[in-house]
Amino acid sequence: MSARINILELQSGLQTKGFGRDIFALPEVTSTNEWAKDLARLGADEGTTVIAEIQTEAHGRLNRKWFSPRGGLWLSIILKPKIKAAEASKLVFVAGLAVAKTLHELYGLEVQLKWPNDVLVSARKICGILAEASIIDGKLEFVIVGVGLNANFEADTLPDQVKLLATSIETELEEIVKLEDLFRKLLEILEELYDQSINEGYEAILKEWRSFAGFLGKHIEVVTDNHIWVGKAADIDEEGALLVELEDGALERILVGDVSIKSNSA
Ligand code: BT5
Repeated sequence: MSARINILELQSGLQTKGFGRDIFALPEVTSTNEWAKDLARLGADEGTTVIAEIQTEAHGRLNRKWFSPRGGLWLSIILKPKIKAAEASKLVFVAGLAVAKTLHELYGLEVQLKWPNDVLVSARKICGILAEASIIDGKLEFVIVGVGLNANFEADTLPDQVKLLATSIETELEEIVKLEDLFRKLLEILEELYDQSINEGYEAILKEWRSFAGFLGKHIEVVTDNHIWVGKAADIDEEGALLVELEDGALERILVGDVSIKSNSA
């Protein structure tokens, strides 16, 4: 059983400029993303971070359920970037890359990123990212970046519908880790990459993201709301869209969808 989350311990030694300077923590919430939205609407500063030990109604894209038992790292950060509203979705790549680098640096895990928001280890999902933007009159007010990272619980304790597709740090390392260390490292790397994306654009971020993207070049299936595309994962373009080379050689550009890698991939 992991210890309770303690804000002072989370902040002790935290080497960020703004991320996590204000932290709100609760034993249980419906969803840290919803809580963060409420705080952002009340005027909370950029970098304000909320964290909970358990989430009862956490969600992924398209309102899918995100299972959040005790032992996971369930957090959301309020961002207020001065960027165009259309750019906000690219923050999911910043966060995915931050999680991948954190897991690799702290624990040496071999991490893979799968478009658009999955972090995988051993071909199973260890973390999902959810970036939600608030746009008023075409202007970006804030973005909530939610991170759901399966840490200190065994993946086979998750419900049947997800456990075969999921893993956790505990399952991979066969030991539990200090959530506070994980939290601090993630915030430090996330802030650094976020600053880089704001100051220099996304080119370098997407380049590094691609270096973790083992699905590129593989035979994939992409399910969108009205179609199933089959082909080779060709690339991610500068907008963060997935480019799929179809069997007839045409290139399909996909903005929203779910990728699965076909087992007969090279
Ligand atoms: C995601 O959505 O992967 C984004 C998940 C974001 C969760 C965080 S937790 C903190 C913050 N607060 C929130 O309310 N949300 C964020 P998507 O790509 O739609 O994937 C959702 C799918 O992942 C589900 O339909 C399940 O199949 C699977 N899934 C659910 N819980 C899981 C878990 N704990 N581990 C691995 N897979 C899971």
